[in-house]
Amino acid sequence: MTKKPSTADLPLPTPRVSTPEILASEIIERLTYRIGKDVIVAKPHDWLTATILVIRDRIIDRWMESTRGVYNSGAKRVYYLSLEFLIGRLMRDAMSNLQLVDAIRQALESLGVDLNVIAGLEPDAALGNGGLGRLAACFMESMATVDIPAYGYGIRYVHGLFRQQMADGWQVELPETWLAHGNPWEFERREASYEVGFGGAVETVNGPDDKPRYLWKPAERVIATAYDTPVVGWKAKRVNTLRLWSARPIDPILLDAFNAGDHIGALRESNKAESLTRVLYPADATPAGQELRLRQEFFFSSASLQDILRRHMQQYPDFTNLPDKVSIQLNDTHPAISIAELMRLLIDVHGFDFDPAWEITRKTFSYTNHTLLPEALESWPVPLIERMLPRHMQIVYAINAKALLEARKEKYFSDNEIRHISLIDESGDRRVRMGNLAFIGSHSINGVSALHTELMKETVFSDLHKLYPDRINNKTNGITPRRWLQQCNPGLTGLLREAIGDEFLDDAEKLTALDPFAEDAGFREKFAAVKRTNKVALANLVYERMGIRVDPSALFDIQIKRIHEYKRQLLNIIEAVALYDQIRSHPELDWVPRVKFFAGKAAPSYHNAKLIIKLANDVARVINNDPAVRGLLKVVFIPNYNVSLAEVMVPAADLSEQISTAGMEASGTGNMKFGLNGALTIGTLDGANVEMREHVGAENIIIFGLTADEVTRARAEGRNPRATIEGSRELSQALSAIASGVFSPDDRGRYSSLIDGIYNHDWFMVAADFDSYARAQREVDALWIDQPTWYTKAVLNTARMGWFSSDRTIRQYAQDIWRA
Ligand code: B1H
Repeated sequence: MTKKPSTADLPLPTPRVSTPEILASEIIERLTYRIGKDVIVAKPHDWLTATILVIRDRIIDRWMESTRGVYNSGAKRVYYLSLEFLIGRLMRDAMSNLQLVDAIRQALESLGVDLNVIAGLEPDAALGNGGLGRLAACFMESMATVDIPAYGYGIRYVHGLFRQQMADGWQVELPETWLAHGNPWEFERREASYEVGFGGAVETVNGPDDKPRYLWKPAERVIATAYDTPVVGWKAKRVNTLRLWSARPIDPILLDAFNAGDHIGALRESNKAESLTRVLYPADATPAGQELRLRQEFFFSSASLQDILRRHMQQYPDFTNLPDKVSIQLNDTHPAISIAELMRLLIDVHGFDFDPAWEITRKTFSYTNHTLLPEALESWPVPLIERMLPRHMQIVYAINAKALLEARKEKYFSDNEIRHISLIDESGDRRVRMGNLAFIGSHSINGVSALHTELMKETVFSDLHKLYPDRINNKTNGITPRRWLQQCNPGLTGLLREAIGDEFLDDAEKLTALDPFAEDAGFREKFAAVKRTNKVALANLVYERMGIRVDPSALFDIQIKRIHEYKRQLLNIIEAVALYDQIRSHPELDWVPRVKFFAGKAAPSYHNAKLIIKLANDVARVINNDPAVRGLLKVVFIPNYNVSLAEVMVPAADLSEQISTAGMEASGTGNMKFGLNGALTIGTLDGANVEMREHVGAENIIIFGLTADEVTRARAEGRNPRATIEGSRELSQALSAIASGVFSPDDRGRYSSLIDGIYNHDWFMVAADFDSYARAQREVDALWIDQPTWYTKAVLNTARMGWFSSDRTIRQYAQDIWRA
């Protein structure tokens, strides 16, 4: 009998060679044999697919090496569980990290194909709402870059975040179809399929030693099938896997029903299963009130855990060493039901007792909190969980009993404290608090900026923090400098390489070498020239998409993010109205020409956010068409904000608007992208802005407004916004103009409720911060007029933002939380 060779001995394919000639011939080969098209009839999409397939082969070589490497070394694996991965396009990222951009460009050129044209056809994978999903995507890239064996787990939504269209200035949501032309990046893994159950009942049976065992008999089951996308790190040191689950029915068709003539009923189960992974829940910080959402959360949690345990069992004899070999990071509470699911699998399927299972679980999980907004803190009605996940409800009660007993008997907590740490919220209809479950079931709970982490300790988790004082820690967010500098801003990247060499490409913190160049007039001019080119590109995009002309020599002032009252797009718009009044009243003054850009999506059910979009468009129409403005101010709302649009807007910004009500934005990451690309920030002391000020220096950032403490105090005291408004002529005039219908002659009352909110309670401190904001904006104007000083500050922003690389963030997670 021949000896089975050990896996380490089995051959890997010979790595591909990547000269332009070979690449060109491979592209032709893929076009012919994989897509089945003759070169003479190939459409741009065919060229795109063929090119991706050629790039993909280069990734696969490294992918297999990486996967074998962990297996052979027995290294710890990190699992990042997230309901969102806002990846955007992958081709440029992959080419750039493989350092193949020039070779591919030449290969395509030799075939008469323009790389930029086909790259622009790749759809955005928009499997996320905003910052939380984009952070997950940056982390995946950084984990590959800093060589951490990691898997991302999520859902393969057929429809990602909706496409936003404007109809008469109103947001309209249309389905987004990123899979319409197929997805050449992914590999379907039919063999990696798991059953996930819902509903049914729990049966008690007698186990060994006469101990009762609990068996969950789900009433409904679906199959989760894996789709893998390779994620390449910088210089392709390592390739990790993003594994997304798709739901399939167990019986694709009920043949009996079909044959009996019930053609619709025969497919009912099938449709129900497939609807599970059909759409991304289109919310950002609004309560996910839908049963379908809970189903999605459990579906992907259960499939991921079964997969993680299977992989562990392939390599190790049992689960006692799970925490040494596996770290599971929960991206917010959306996957928090995983904690109960791991307990169930360990106890019911693998025969563990409760206490050892609990110890393994807590050591394996860690949880990142991304928001303090009460409406975004997930909780589910007890009856819903009882019905959909009866065994998990039992486990939640058991976990709760353990924690509450500890609090009562060992720490002598008061009734009030006990109420706050309980997994069950009993203040109204009984609900399961997912944040408390995630906290109690994890050994580490982290916030995403220093301020946010401190506020977490003082507010939502104050009592849990008292019970477990060593669990909360901070990991300030970061962004990948590959996508957010090298790829989106090749002009600046080239200039930086000329100035300081290539080290910053491997280590963004080396950008500090640029510091002295801030004083070099020649360098500043080149820096300004790059900015100008990027502004021309944005101006062209705006003209092509919207038919609006903007002047690239004006100050480009940009606010792009989800539309939310706490992010205060409204403050920015009101300031535009006030400025509009000033420009018309004082034509004799030297106004700085400015274009205010907005982009972002509103949750479909968020009425005020949608009204704010309409207001931006109404204000834009009036200001842009008023000859008295003489083109000094323009307002542009670019529809359908997504990652690819951000990649054009971020490099083109002079001024970055980060103006949330202090204490409300957990971190922000757009702020970091802009700073890295040489924009100055106008912002509040909120989220990561606080740390940005520390890094770039207070003189290089424009800070205004109330601090988080002051906001808390103002809210507690219930200050009177009306008095504030009446004390500010500019503000009261702008508000009355909006409220009285100057910008909405077709419906004069359209904005009265929005403006009433400011008069009546001003929860988001728009009135309270207005004067300070307007003053800061005039400071910006004064700075802009002094271009050398402006660019000194802009250069220093780029030079000092390297710390906000997600490589740094990931290293901190690896060191402090995952110990990987
Ligand atoms: C963030 C969310 C979020 N925080 C609920 N919370 C969602 C909440 O679909 N839902 O139900 C979706 C997303 N997103 C953001 O996370 C913060 O607002 C940002 O400040 C932060 O930078 C980002 C990443 O940490």
